[in-house]
Amino acid sequence: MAKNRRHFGIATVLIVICTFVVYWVLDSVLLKPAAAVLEAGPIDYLFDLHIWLIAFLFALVAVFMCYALIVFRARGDEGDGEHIHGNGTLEIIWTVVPCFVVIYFAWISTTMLIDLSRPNPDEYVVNAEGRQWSWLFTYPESGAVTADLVLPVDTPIRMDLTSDDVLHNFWVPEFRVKQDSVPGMVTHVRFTPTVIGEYVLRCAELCGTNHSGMLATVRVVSAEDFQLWQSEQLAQAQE
Ligand SMILES: [Cu+2]
Repeated sequence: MAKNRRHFGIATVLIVICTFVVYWVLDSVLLKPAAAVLEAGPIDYLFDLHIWLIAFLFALVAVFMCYALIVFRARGDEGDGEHIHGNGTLEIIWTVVPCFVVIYFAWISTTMLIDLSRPNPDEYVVNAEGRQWSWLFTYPESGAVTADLVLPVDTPIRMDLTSDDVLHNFWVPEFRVKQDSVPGMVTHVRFTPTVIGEYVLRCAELCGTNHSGMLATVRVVSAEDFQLWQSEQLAQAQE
């Protein structure tokens, strides 16, 4: 009994160490680009939580397996091992605990999704139409039509997406959120840019030969620059 406790004690310590190591490796490999919207906070938290869980589950399986292989090996003994007819308690635990973990993750993901897609009365609307293989943006407030997306910083944005032909997907990695654009319907994606800069909008839905080239520049500018840009667009339209 004391010996079993010692084995479990060592395995627990190894699992904790292995969890931290695997988390560190995954976190270094799955590099997220610098966040540039308000919504990145909760989304990155959710990513992090998943990576911790993945690291722990990997450690749990790998440590017990390697520990048993190394510590309980019987050199030269090729006879059958002891027959074990299952363990009721263990089976209940490893069914019930993952069930609750999955329900918990579903709960936090759903509440977060509802939160992030909640309409904001101050949101600035831009229409985006995807087509093979480019984007077209129209700004209902000013009537501007552009091939690059220009957005004011610190303003809640609602993109109304649609498609001219097949499925496309609006994705700026720094903005974290992602949404399909679908022919015949309007879908929405909301975010609040917080960092002035230039980003690349990528189509994230395989849409044909030049899918990987379906890029657009996204410029997040200050409120003053945005006003200026808008009046330039208006002046150009009136010419
Ligand atoms: Cu595409």
